[in-house]
Amino acid sequence: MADTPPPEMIVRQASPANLEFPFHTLSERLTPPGMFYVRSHFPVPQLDAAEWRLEVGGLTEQPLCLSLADLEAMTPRTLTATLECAGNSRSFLRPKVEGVAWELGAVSTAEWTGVPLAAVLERAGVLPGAVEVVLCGADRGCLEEPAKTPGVIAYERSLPLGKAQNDVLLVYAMNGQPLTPQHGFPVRAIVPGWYGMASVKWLTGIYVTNTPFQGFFQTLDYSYWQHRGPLSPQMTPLSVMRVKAQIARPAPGETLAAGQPYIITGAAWTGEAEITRVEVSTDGGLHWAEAELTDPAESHVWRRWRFAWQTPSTPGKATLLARATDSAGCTQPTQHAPGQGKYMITFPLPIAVRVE
Ligand SMILES: Nc1nc2c(c(=O)[nH]1)N[C@H]1C(S)=C(S)[C@@H](COP(=O)(O)O)O[C@H]1N2
Ligand SMILES: [Mo]
Repeated sequence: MADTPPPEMIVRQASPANLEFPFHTLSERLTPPGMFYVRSHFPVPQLDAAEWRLEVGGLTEQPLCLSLADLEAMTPRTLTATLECAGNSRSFLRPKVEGVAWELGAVSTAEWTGVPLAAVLERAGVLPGAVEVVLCGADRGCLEEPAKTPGVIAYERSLPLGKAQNDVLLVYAMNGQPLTPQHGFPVRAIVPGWYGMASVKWLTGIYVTNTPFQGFFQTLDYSYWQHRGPLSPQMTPLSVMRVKAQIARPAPGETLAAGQPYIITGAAWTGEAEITRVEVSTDGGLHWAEAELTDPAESHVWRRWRFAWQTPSTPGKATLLARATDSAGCTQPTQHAPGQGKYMITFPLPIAVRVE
């Protein structure tokens, strides 16, 4: 069953579907139904809710085999979380890099309902010596790019035990509706504050391990060179989202009337902290002024913001930038660190507009 995307969605890849939310349409805090971005590496697996089972095993006292009814019988939790693909804004990188050419819309926000992964792990009984929890998707295939997979593999990703036992949810509903096939029906993980690749869709397996997982999407893909101590950089799996603000309006390339008031709008988000400040520059980064935050601060959820601008009275070009700071004191870097490759693109993105 293929969901037909709303016509406004930007198709970055038709099959498997990789669909971008048109970020300039941002208006509500929750991304409208059908407009949440889609990032899939393999075709959507056809799963039947009645037959679906979640196997929990590895370093546990007892293996579990849970049905959807078993999960729905557990105490539900609902949380709002923003997901950003680690490759969002990739099209702004110069020189150009490989990978899906996301512009601004590989980021969206939804309300998710499910059960804490911690409760499921508690039932299984995590044994001493456990260090990680591997989440396994039912989708599989092989890739030639950006790196070649060793034949057919499944989408699998691990979490440190501490994060798995903290705020991760196994969700069966998105904005109060059952998950759609593209977003992971019948059950997916939601890992608040982490880049999207951690929130494994079509979840069918959970394995507790005593060694760090070294699978394809953990090492060859969705990793970066991290500088730590005196050694040369080390390959490290992507995890917590970095602080970032994006401009929604005006859209890149938009033409605005000269000498008029214009409200610049956008959103800002971060990983394990809260957004405390957004600044805007309308002169390519020479001067910055504070924007007004229009949403309350909430962990793991973007905060929309606005900035009242008087467009220049003389026609010409203008470059708009936005930059966020969070409660951990982190702010956006001025440039992309080469060690981050095609991921974590958080330098202030230049939005070029024309004033006429
Ligand atoms: N099983 C599975 N889970 C997955 C993926 C995938 O390809 N297969 N893609 C990941 C990536 S890279 C992102 S950004 C998010 C996207 O979730 P969405 O399609 O619901 O927006 O799902 C993650 N979970
Ligand atoms: Mo992603």
